[in-house]
Amino acid sequence: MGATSLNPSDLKNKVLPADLLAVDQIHSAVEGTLAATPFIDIHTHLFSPAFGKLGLWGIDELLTYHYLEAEFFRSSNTTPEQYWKLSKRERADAIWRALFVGNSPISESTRGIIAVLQAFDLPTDASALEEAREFFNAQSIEQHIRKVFEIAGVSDVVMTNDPLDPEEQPVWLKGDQDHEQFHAVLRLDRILWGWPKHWQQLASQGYAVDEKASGKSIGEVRRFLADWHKRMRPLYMAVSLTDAFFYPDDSITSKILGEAVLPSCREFGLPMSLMIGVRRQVNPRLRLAGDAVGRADLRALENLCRSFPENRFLVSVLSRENQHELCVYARKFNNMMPFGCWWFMNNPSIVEEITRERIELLGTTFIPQHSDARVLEQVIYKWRNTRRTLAPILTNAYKLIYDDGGGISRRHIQRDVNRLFRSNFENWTSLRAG
Ligand code: RAT
Ligand code: ZN
Repeated sequence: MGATSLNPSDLKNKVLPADLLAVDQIHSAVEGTLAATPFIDIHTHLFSPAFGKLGLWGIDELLTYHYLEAEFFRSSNTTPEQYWKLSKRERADAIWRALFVGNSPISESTRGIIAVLQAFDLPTDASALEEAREFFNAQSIEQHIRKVFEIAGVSDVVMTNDPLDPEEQPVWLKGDQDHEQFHAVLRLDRILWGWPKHWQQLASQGYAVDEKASGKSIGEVRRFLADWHKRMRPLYMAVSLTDAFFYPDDSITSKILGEAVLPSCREFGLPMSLMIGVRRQVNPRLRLAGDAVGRADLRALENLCRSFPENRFLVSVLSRENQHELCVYARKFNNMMPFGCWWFMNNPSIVEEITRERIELLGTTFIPQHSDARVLEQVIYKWRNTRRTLAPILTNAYKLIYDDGGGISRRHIQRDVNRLFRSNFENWTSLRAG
C-alpha cells in the first residue's frame, strides 16, 4: 500500500489486480451483495404458525402497530380512551384515515406500510382498506410466511418467548413448536425485573421460590431455566432493562442475573441479550406505545463484561447518547457484541450515524440490525430500509480503502456482509448456516 493518498482521477486510472473492483463498481457490488444475501433477523416479536393467534399478520395488524398508534394520537382528536374502545378493524380504519388519507406518509413507520402494500401490488392511495383486507384474508399462513421472508431477504427469524406468558406457555408445554425458520429465545423480563409480580407463577409450578428470591430461590430459578432450556432450545436468553438499570446493586434483578441467569447461560453455552434504556409507561394511556427512552449508565455493562468473562453479551441500547460508549466497551470486551438499532433508533438518519460509528470503531465485529417486527409483513419494509441505508455506508467505507491505496473485491464484500448479517450471530449461537 502506498503512503500517499490518491486523487480521484488516479483512482479511475489505477490498474487493478484481476478480482479487485474499480471504484465506480463498488456501489453496485455492495447493493447486489446486500440484496442477494439472506439475513438472520436476530430479534423479532413474530411467532411461528404453531402459536396460532399470537402470530400477527395482515393489514389491520400492520396499521395498529404501536409505532403507528403513537403517531396517530398526534394527528387525530381521538383520545386514547376512545381509541381503545374501537375494534381492531375500526382502529386500523382510523389510523389509515388520519395518517395516510389526511397526511402524507413520510414518517419511517408510515412509509413502511406503503412499502408493504406496494410489495403485494395493493393500492397505496385507496380511501378504504377493503382490497388490502381481501388480499390478506385470501393468504394461507405457511405459504404467506415463505413469500414474505423471500421478499424481505431473511432466512431465519428469532422470536421472543416468555415462558410465563399465559398464552404462550401451553404451546411450549404441548411441545409442537418446531419450525425451521423460527427460532426461540428465552425472554426473562418477568423473572428479572418483574419478580415481585411473577414469582408466584414459578411457585405454583413447583419451584421453591419466595418473594425476596432468598433461600433456595436461586437454585430453583436455575432449575426452572434448565427445564425451559430443554423445552425451548433457545438461541439465547434475553431481557429488556430500563435506563435506571445498574449492576451490581442490591436489587433482586442483580441477584437473579448474576447468581442464576448468567451461570445458566454459561452452563448451556448461551449468550445473554441485554436491551437497555427503556423508560416504561411514561404515558400509560398509550399502552404499548407509552414507553420512552432514557440514557443509561453503561458502567453496569462494563461491570458485567468484566465480572463474567466466560459469558457472552448481545447488547442493544435505546438512547442515542449511549451508542458511542457501547462501541468503546465493545473494544474493551470481546465477550460483548453490539447489535441492532433498536426501536426509536431505527430511523435512517440515526441508523446511518450509529452504523458508521460502529464500522469505524469495530470493523465488522457487530450485528448492524434486527427488525423487532411484531407483524409478519413488517420484515419486508424494515429489511428493505436496512439494505437501503447500509449500501452507501459500506460503499463509503470501501471507497476510503481505495483512497488510502488499497482495494476491494466482491469476495471481500460478500465475506463482510456475511459476517455482519449472519456469521457474527451464528458463531455466537447454535444456529448454523443450512
Ligand atoms: O420495539 C418494540 O416493539 C418495543 O415495544 C419492545 O418490544 C422492544 O423491542 C422489546 O423487545 O422490549
Ligand atoms: Zn423487541
